[in-house]
Amino acid sequence: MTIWKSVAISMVVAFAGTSMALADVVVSDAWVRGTVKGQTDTGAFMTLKSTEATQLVQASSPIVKMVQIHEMSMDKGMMMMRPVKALDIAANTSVMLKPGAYHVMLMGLDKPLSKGELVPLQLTFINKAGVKTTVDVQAEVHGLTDPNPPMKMDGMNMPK
Ligand SMILES: [Cu+2]
Repeated sequence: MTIWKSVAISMVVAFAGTSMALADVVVSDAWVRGTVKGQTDTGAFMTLKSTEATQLVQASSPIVKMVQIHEMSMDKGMMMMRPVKALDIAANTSVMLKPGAYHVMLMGLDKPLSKGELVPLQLTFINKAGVKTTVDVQAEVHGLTDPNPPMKMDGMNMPK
């Protein structure tokens, strides 16, 4: 009886290891656009990839009051952005969050973000089975004059 019991336990452990591997979400190239004095909002950008279909449902950071997942689209010739509840990520397909497209919106900064600073971000994903995965990343702040500059925030039509 003792032997069977230990076999059963090791099978449970192996199964838990397998399900964690299935929900493997990789966040790469995370960066945040630097800000100037008085600017309270900025965008965080990154590449998301998952071994199974999942959704980015939440993001948070201790340095801001609120974080939202935003999408951008053209409306009457203006770039508009609006919050989305979830961002779909297909299995083994990279989804790029980039200026002018999906981004993580950091809202309510206390102080400007300078080039080279690291911004802690926590991203929450939920797969189709309802299993939650959280990924912590340190996103590096890029300067305003870096090559491939992100879109200017003041060009966006943000509801105040
Ligand atoms: Cu936004």
